[in-house]
Amino acid sequence: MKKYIISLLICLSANVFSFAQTVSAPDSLMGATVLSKRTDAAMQKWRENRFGQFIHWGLYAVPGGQWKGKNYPTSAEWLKNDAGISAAEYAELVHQFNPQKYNPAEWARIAKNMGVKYVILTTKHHEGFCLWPSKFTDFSIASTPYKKDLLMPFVKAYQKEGIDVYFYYSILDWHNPDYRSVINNEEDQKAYERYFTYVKNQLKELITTYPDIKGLWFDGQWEASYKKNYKMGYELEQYCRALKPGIILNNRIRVDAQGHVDHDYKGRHFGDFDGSFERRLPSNVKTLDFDWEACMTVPENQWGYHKIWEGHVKTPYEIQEMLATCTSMGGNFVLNFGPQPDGTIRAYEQDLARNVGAWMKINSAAIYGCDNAGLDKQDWGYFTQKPGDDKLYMIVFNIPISKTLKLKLPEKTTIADNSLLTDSHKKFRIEKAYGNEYYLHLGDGKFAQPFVITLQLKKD
Ligand code: H79
Repeated sequence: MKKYIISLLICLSANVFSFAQTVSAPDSLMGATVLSKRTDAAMQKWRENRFGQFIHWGLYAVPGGQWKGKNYPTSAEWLKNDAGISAAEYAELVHQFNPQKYNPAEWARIAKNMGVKYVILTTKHHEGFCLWPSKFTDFSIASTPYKKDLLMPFVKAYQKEGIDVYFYYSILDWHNPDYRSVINNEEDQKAYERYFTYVKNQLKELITTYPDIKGLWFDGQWEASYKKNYKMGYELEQYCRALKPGIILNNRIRVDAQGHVDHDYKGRHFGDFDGSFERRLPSNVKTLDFDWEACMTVPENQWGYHKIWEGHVKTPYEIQEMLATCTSMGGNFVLNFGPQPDGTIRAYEQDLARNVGAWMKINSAAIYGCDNAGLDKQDWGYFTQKPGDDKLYMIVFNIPISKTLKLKLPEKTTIADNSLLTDSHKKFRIEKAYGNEYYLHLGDGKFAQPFVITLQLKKD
């Protein structure tokens, strides 16, 4: 027992130490404070998760992108702004939000089946409506016919499926009368300071009422008011870290003294990871020496529920490839869902989740815990590798007409063994080309979907 306590103490102090090492005080321009990858267990888990789910849910699900008979094809969650709806008129939507079919156990089952390891839920988007009965505003679920807290059952259901929960919180707020987009005078400043107190109260409420959440995902930090009050961002960061040591924060929590968002004046990301890849993936790079996450919509640009999806809607193959791309570049991939106003998930999203999940069940060894393999991007797909492992995963998306894949391996290595991930007896003929290049012959194998080949490497 004594031995156990001593090792526990060593463990705890090591964690605190490594954490303290990575989070430092900002410089005079309020630059970034996490200057290298966090090495603590919480961040390591975040990194190994690789695949996450985003959920955008709020009052905007009720109009679903339409207002007074008119369709607004822009993002459904931006409807108040895009249709020019007054705060008073928009607030009437609380009387219509009644998700009688809300069943977070079903949502969590869908998510688990898809293969995600974490979820980010919008607790308050730009519209200002809160999915929990906040003590600090009436503009919440408590004022709707539904009345009941949406968050606690959500956290419990996802946790039960082993999925880490993160809360999204918008700094931008179109409802709170103290919120200001710009600060024009002292009154504005005073109002904005009251709003900032409201933000801190709500975050403390969220962190303490739902202590199991792993982190916060901020948004809406780009307005002039927050840039002018850039010190608030740092205060907020410190405040969250003090309330919950080890908490994971995205980069949108802060701006610097020069008004830079996402990244500081030196190009370093704020928070614990770079979450600025929104609806886009980083361009192909060999390795990024920081943690990052890309979040993606299923249609072109809809986060909240929109009745009509216009334009291109992503297919399971595209999602699988984005996930593989992100993993191969050492980042996380988060796919968004916009539940309907009754609490159900639209059929297309459910189908997509099922299809991606079926693929993950077979191939996830090449995703979870995997990282950039330090190799060039190859024509047939993506290399991934578990850190410290001498096994390489090839996630194959493109088969050439010749059925021959050209591989470029690390210098001075040979392939000791290879097989299909799903069938260790299925080997492929390997032929040396020149230098560290090889041909892998797929032969007459039939591949109905993207697949994974493992390569056991040997140093020459
Ligand atoms: O929650 C989802 C989006 O609603 C939210 N972030 C994701 C995760 C988001 N809102 N806006 N943006 C992302 C992009 C920002 C666009 C802006 Fe602008 C450009 C803000 C200010 C300039 C467009 C033009 C909106 C207002 C003016």
